Amino acid sequence: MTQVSHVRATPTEIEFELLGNLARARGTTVESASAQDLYQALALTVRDHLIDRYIRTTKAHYEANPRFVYYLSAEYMLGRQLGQNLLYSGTADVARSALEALGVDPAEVAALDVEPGLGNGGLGRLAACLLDALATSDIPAVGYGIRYDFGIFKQEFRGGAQAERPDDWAYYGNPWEFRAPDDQQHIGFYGSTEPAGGNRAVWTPGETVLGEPSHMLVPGYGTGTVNIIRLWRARSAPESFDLSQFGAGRYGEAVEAMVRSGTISAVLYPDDSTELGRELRLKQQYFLVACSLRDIIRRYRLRNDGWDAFADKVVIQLNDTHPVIAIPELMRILVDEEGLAWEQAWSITRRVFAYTCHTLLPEALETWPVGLLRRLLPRHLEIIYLINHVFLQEVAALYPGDADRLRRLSIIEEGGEQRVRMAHLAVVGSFAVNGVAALHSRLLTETTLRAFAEMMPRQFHNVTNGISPRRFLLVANPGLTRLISARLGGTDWLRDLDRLAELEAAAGDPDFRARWRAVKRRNRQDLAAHALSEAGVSLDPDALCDVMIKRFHEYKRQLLRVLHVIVLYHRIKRGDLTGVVRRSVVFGGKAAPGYHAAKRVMLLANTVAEVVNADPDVAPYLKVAFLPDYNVTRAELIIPAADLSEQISLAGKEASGTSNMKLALNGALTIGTLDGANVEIRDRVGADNFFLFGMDATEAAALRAGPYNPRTYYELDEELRAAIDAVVGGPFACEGADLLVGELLTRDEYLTLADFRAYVDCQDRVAEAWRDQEEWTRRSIRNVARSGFFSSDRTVQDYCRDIWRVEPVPPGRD
Ligand code: 26Q
Repeated sequence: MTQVSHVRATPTEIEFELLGNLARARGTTVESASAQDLYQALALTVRDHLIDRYIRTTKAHYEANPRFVYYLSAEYMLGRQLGQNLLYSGTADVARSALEALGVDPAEVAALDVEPGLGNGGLGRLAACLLDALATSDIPAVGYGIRYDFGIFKQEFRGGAQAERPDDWAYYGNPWEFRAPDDQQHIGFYGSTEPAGGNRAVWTPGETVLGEPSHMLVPGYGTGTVNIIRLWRARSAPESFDLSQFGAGRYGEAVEAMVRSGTISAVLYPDDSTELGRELRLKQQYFLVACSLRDIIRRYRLRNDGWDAFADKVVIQLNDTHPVIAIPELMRILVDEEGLAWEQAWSITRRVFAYTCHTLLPEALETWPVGLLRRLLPRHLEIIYLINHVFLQEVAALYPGDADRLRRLSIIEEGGEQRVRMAHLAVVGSFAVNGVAALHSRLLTETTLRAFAEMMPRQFHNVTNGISPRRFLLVANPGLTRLISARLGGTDWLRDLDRLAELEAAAGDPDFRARWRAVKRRNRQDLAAHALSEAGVSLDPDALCDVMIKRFHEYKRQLLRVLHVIVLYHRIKRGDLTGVVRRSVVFGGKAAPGYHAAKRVMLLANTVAEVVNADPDVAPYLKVAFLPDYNVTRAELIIPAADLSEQISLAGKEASGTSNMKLALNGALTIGTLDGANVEIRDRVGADNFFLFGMDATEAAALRAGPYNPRTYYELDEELRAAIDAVVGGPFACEGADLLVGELLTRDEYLTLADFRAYVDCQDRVAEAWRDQEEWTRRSIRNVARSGFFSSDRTVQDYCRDIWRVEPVPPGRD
């Protein structure tokens, strides 16, 4: 395995440490240890090798008293820790030898490492990639989140339909976390407020919950820095429940309330528009924010006095609107608890927060009913009203007589039940707002947040997302990593991804191309083994590996992909091999449990897979594998095998996408629309390496605005008609297919039919290109050579320069 150079431990030392941990932490010996015992002991041993660096980092931070980045996110998709920490601590090879010397199979032990799935998808994985890059760049940073007892549900297919099972990820204990009960916080909810003169008030909560942090280590790669992520877990605060006050009849209720207060961090909400407005979700958000802000203030006070330096030492990045209640919470602390004047508190608050927006879809913008806030967080609602009042006065002064503008900008949505618009609160309470790809940031200022961008243009930024090359190359694709390292001389490129440009010349080297192809083939073989055991599909390792991995959402248009598969099926069946090469069509992704339209597409994909895979006429050319329970671990298996990356959302809907970057960096060429970060990928890799099709965002918006009749496409395009007909009464009929087709032919919200022909023709060009393997390999290599920009190290540099204004604090190496 490739690893950092400064390793000190020998296999014998590791063996000694491992046996020690086995005895002390598990009370057993290697002869009688279970696989779980061995795993836990190994994890502790590896963890120990990062502790010195962590302590040195803490010391360096204490001495430098630097400005810190605090990343607030309701979600983190960290991925498995063992493999990463072995590589980052430089103990991978010695640990392997030590285990083998003890007669233990390293793979068997490693298989017990559980991924903490504390997020839904892109936003949560982005948080993990940014933390990885922050540590690698020696930036003083702490990530704050929630330690959900149950992470994102586990996905199974029953009769092709998604079934959800709970994810009890920490059942056997999580060896990577350190509990820190000393740093617990008491957090209030409900209750009432009393005016206390001026803008101050006293809030008497009706219920108190305890927040207990644990932290996990976030090591940098090739540096001494080890930062942390702090995750809060709720516990009931028994002292706040005076059970003696309750008569026998209400004792039970009081106990129930006490127990319930400890369940705030029980489960991650799956991203689900039907679940919007749930009280427990708001409780989670405030719980995260209240615990984290207190912890940030505690840390600030270790080296600083008063509030004058607070905004110089602290920047808090809000990962979407989920933690935005932090803005009124900081105001409450400063005004009510610390006695600062409103204006002074507001000036501090507005210099501390920055907000990242991850969507363009108006329906995805969070709002909370005023009534719910009044009950759960009465003081925060008062503060929000006051913030809005002052803000609207500024607006009125800038745009006299423009009532419509006041309505558009207001933090409070009127009309029917009043609601608080969290994105508006975020913009008003922050010094910077950013989108996550160039197109997204532009569209934000032109559409979703236009009135704000007109009023405060300098506050708006773009920071294009990036991904960790350590996680998605070093950990996920050791074969390609070794090949690249051999060519570039060492592994330094993993910290400086622009150096991939040096591979450009290698595209012309037939020997290098052969090795490149061999690595990709090997990875396809590994994927085929998984597809066989997990989905019962046998994939041909020489077939074009055509991958679509992302949450199931209508705007992402998995349905378009399925329609193309049906087209290929029909062509093969009638002996027309236009656009046909041997292909493995791979799907991965979960749907929100209540998102029925997405689940219908999923069932159709599984139905198509079943028919296609069972047909002996079709089998030599086409296989469809829907791999269940897509997560970071599965991603690490699928991505290295991919040849073609499907990025086919309706233009103007996908904020950025990040699987597009992961796949591009692993040598897949993209077929896609000009949406999100696809635009920048194409700009960099070149039009030759990007199979572009379909409407752009402007064309799509124009078509949506006018009268649109999807049925015309159905009537005029024979292949499309055949594909759709095969879904209603034909071989691919399945439950809900009628609803799905009905929607497609009458509304087609995401313009699937309008882009169908362009997509199918573009896939024919892909097939044509694949036939020339030497040329495809050249393109694959160049594609990687030109993708260095998409490292999360570059993303972090952009944030540091444009928004955070923080400097590295290198702790010195061990
Ligand atoms: C909302 C309400 C109730 C429960 C859950 C939620 C919820 C949870 C998660 C809403 C949204 C999310 C996650 C959104 C997300 O992952 N967005 C993606 O962020 C990526 C990183 O910036 C982008 O690349 C994707 O384009 C964007 O879709």
